[in-house]
Amino acid sequence: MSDPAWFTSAVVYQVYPRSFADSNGDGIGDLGGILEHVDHLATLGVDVVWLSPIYRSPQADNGYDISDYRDIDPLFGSLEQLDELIAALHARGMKLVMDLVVNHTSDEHPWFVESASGKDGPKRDWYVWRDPRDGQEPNNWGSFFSGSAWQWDEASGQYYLHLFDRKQPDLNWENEDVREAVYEMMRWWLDRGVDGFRMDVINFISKEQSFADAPPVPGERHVNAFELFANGPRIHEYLAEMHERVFAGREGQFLTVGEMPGVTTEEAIRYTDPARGEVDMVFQFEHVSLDQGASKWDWIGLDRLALKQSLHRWQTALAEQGWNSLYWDNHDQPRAVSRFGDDDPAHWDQSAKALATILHGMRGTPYVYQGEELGMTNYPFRTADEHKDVEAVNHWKRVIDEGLDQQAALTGMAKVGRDNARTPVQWDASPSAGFTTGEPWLPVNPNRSWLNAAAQVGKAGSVFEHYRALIALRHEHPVFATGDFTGVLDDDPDVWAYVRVLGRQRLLVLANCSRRSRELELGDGWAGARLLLGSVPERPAALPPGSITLDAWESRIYLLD
Ligand code: TEU
Ligand code: CA
Repeated sequence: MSDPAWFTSAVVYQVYPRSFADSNGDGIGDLGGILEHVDHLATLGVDVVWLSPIYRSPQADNGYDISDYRDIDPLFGSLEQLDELIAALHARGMKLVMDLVVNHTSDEHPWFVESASGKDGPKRDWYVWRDPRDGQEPNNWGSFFSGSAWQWDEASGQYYLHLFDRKQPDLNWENEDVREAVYEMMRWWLDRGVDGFRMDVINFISKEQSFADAPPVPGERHVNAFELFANGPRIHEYLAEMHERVFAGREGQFLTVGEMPGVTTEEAIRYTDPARGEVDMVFQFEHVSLDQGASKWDWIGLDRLALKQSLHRWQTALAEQGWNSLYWDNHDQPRAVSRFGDDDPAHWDQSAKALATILHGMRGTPYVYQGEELGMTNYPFRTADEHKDVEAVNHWKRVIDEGLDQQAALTGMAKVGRDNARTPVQWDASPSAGFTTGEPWLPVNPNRSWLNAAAQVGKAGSVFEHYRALIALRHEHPVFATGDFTGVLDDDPDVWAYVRVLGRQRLLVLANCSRRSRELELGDGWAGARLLLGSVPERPAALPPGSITLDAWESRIYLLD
């Protein structure tokens, strides 16, 4: 067998620049702030930093609406500072991966401005323009951010497609010039020294060209037309072409990860099969959709057994071919401890460690979202105007306009709103958490008084030190990276357990995901196994024969070799 790829033993850290650290007191995080905290990342021990968008942008969707792919927004700093960041990370043995947002641009990107300037212009076809149908939108597709996915353009008498905000028009990937312009931009960044890309909704770039109606949903004017734009007819062709035009023949170790809502295990295997040359790994959405009902805002509570079974199914399905990305949260999701763990102060610490243990013990590449390594929690949202995110703001507008249930909407927004993940990183206990000397753009979570980096970094037994230990284990023992995965106690709703095997090495990962202590019968095969990491201090260094008891939310990893 050939050597495993470098990224199988790597851990990625996501920085959402707006909320990471502010260096100039305007209340918005920036490159200067990241530069000040590079050693935090080095101490944690991560291998790769993924930077959410810092390109020039009107900030309609916090940078996921780009108006210039080759410049830094002054809000975040300058190209020189980005070069500095690349150098600072490389000097510490870390890589930098940029966010690649090419399903759409900003409506203020010169490409779109030109495209919108008239029906006969050379760039008209760079975006998706369609005539009205019966004086209305061309079809019933809805935008992810509420309302129709089509925006009327009075001047030319056509609509343009935007799967997200109306300020995020979709590029037309059928047009070869669009594709080449994107590849050229990617090469430009690689030449500058970046080490790869996290590709925003990349499985949406090939649309079903009929632009037919999606099956109607009773009571909804606009529906999510997933089947018609996700994993579309030419998607594999485009990704293979991108790989060929951008990465082929280039020296070095790069990372490509495709963000792919709605991707199935079968598709994920295809996307990540090295022989096909598309992407290294994908972000799938199954486990972050389990607590959603009819819509994202319809919070139905978490079925932890379903969560475990979902992640185990992905482990097993990609065992022979393909590679998993492992994540609990990111800038679009609520905080992991609040959603999948237990953020009650009595269980916060152990449950944050349990989630970390479960994820970092699995086969795949783990991602840590800024603040997750501190166990940051959801923000205690009460009112609608506390939410700044375009997705939540538009949703609330719709609730008001259509007279929907306001209390249910507020609950949904508090539970799954994206601003939960976007409150400032809590560096210390001070009122602005050490994030800014000014007024932070989103309020700091009040629990910064006890939940912060200063209280954890270098402090034995902290959540941060637990993450740091897990990352070190992945670097030290190959079984973490490539060992075979077998779930145990698959029908137990509380205890999360699995085994990893590589040659003579056998790992046992255990986590009690409940508030009750649990006795476990492990069988004699494990007696004598060495405790690599435990969430509760002073447990015996070797596993005794017979049974053990796990406290509420306690987690442990044992190794036999
Ligand atoms: O997200 C894509 C996506 O489908 C969702 O996770 C999403 O943003 C939303 O929460 C659906 O309810 C990516 C980016 O990660 C996100 O920040 C952007 O807003 C979006 O694409 C558009 O670029
Ligand atoms: Ca700033």
